[in-house]
Amino acid sequence: MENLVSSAIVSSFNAKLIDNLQVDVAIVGGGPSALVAAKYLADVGVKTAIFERKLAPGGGTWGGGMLFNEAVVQRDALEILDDFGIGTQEIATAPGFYTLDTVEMASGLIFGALKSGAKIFNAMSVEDVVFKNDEIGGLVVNWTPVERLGMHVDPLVVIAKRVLDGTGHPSEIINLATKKAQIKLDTPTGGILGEKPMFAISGEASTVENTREYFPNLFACGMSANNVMGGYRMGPIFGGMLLSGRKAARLIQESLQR
Ligand code: 48F
Repeated sequence: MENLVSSAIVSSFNAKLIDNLQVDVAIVGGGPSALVAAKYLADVGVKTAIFERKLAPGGGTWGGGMLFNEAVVQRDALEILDDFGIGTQEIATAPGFYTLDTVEMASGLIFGALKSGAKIFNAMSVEDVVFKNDEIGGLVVNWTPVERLGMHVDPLVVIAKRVLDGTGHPSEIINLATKKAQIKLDTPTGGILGEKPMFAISGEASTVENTREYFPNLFACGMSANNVMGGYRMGPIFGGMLLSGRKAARLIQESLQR
């Protein structure tokens, strides 16, 4: 029995990893915007894999606002939550705004992305991009414990037609691509403008506006997009994140069809 369990896990994981060493879309980070993008891409048959540094995907959703595990969304985002089967409750004093349980949101987004056919590799950190012929062509990944312990272990490579930076506030992938590959981004300065302070309404709108391709094959969603284009932060209101993920999926799908 012991041998059966161990060998089944190893061979099943190996098959999953080998199958995802070459994908249509590699997404870095498993926060809310990335999970929504993954679901909608997988729904239309785009081969999609998420690489998430932490053991539990979900990014900043779990903790709600200051560990009160509730968040707020606006009406525009309800149809996305419906697609995932996540429930909400309208705020009596603020029509058009809804609260939701963030544990249900995080687990629902993860489950929905997986059930649509996206794959999630947790405890894997993306430490570099593949950069060939002046184009982004994939990711360089390693186990998070290897990264955390500073072990001198070479990574593996995932080839991807498109890369989506869903790493949240630090825009880790776009950041390292500008430094290591010295790419010029499609921004006013050619670099990362940097996130601005709290201004919820503006941040919500700009998160969606700023979701786009910043360099051939390299897209950003969620707070990463806002950081790249200098948008404001918004705190525990999540409609913009969900709408950003859906927009990222649409833009990437269109770009794959070109
Ligand atoms: O930050 P995060 O939740 O992404 P998001 O979709 O959502 C932002 C909101 O949670 C919140 C907010 C809304 O008001 O402002 O902050 O923009 O999740 C980002 C995920 O990316 C992972 C990280 O562990 C987190 O789960 N991540 C970051 N860098 C890497 C990474 C990396 N290099 N490799 C793998 N995963």
